[in-house]
Amino acid sequence: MRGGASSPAADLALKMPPVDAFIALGSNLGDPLAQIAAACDALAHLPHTHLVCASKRYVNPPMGPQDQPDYVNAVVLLSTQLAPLALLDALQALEQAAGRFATRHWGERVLDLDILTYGSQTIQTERLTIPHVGMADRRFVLAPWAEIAPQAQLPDGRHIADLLDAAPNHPLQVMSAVCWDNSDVKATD
Ligand code: ROI
Repeated sequence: MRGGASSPAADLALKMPPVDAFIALGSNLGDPLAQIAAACDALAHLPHTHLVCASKRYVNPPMGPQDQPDYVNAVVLLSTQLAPLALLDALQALEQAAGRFATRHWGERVLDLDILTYGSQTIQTERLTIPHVGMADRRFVLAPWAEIAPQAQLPDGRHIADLLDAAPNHPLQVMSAVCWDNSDVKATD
């Protein structure tokens, strides 16, 4: 699973300064740990993008229908020159490549990649809402996010660590640290 060639939209991004974008990853079908690892690798190889750091993996029960497998969740920080919609296109291509298919509402999934924040921008379009809706209720997003960026803030100034303190309880089992080897990741800018 790789990010693929640059699109014209991605090439335009070269003129933009890099932006910090936090991405949430989730999986509960197939081999979730392997899929999260492959997704991190693919994110690290997106054009005009660096993977700055990745959280540990958090195994946790589903939010939504309970008759589905536990999820593995993680959060990564990207530094990217892709514009928000180009980044969304790239994430959706990775989801499709991983075999994402529609199940029921709030049902199981092979790979889910969501843009949590994109710099300090607020974006509300048909395709994209940033900051991600519903994150404040999701301890499985806030805990890995606070792990890698305790100082991170939403565009409205709220701190992720404070959102985590206020989030509903949700059991999380933290897997041991992942050794991230980015030695083969080539700079694309
Ligand atoms: N539940 C958990 N635990 N983790 C997820 O990533 C997740 N993603 C979803 C829904 C179905 C809401 N439940 C989830 O989209």
